[in-house]
Amino acid sequence: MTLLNEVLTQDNTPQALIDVVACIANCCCQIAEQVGHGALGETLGATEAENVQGEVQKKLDIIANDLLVAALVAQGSVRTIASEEEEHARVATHGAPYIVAFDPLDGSSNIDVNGQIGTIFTVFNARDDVPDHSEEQFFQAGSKQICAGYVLYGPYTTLVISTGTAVHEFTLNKMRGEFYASKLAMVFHAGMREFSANMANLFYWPKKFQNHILGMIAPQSASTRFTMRWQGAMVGDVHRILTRGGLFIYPGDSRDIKQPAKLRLLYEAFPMALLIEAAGGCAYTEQGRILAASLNELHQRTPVILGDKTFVSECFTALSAAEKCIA
Ligand code: P6P
Repeated sequence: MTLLNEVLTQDNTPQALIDVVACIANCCCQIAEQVGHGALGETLGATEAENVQGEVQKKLDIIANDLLVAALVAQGSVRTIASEEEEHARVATHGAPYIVAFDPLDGSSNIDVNGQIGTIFTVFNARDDVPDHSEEQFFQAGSKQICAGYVLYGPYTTLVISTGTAVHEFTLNKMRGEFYASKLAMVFHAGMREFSANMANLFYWPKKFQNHILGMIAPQSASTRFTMRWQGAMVGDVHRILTRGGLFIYPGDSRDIKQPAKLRLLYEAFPMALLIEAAGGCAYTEQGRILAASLNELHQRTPVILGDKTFVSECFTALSAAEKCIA
């Protein structure tokens, strides 16, 4: 069984980046341990606090965030950190080569119901043209990511990662606290008629897009009808799509015109787009390719349509033809 760092070395990943990934992976081992305690630990339930997203913070959100922040500040090769749970970026090590953004616990509303949750992370080269403490460190195109990955805390814990070429899956041996290769060079399975969407938002989507989605599930010949899965945690849905194909959509909607999109560009859409594209799928906003988008606000939100190239392009066409519910 091949270890995470051995595979990354075989991928010619710089040692300093392997060390950052190892730091994140070690934190996720600890988070997996905490998650596994359930009601027997001190980790379930919510705090009184709200994060910058206006979401009630779960205890485990804070535990996971604090673990990652402390470890990355101490790690030595990370200049600046950004977290979904923190309003501003923070300096870790002045002048260090990398910057790291993460969603420490994606899908945390699933915690108290033993649902899927995960950690999502992305790594860029640091910028020398803006101050180390500035959130402008992260104002880069998605295509500038040098590493992206997630850890899914499911019945077993998996880490999926790419340093820009292949996508590999690793499974955690909790006894040893080590991730071992379980799928190397994952390849996207085209043609899987299974989609993920929160269908409760259907009537808030542009009419033409509503009709497109309804056409995917209308009673018609069984060979073309889609089935649906919605985990309520992007990591769970994207992992299933990376593993067996399908389509993930979280389009803009008219529920809150001031905040028409929900998912965050920096630490949800960018890393998932890199992984999906590296495996052979594609990933779009409603305006174009996610990796071609650039960040201009730390917690910027974006519509997301990703997965099977054929199904994504059909959605993109329906949305592009649709009256935009967002400018
Ligand atoms: P909804 C979790 O809060 C998240 O950011 C993603 O992980 C997930 O796919 C989505 O939001 C769930 O959204 O509207 O179903 O609660």
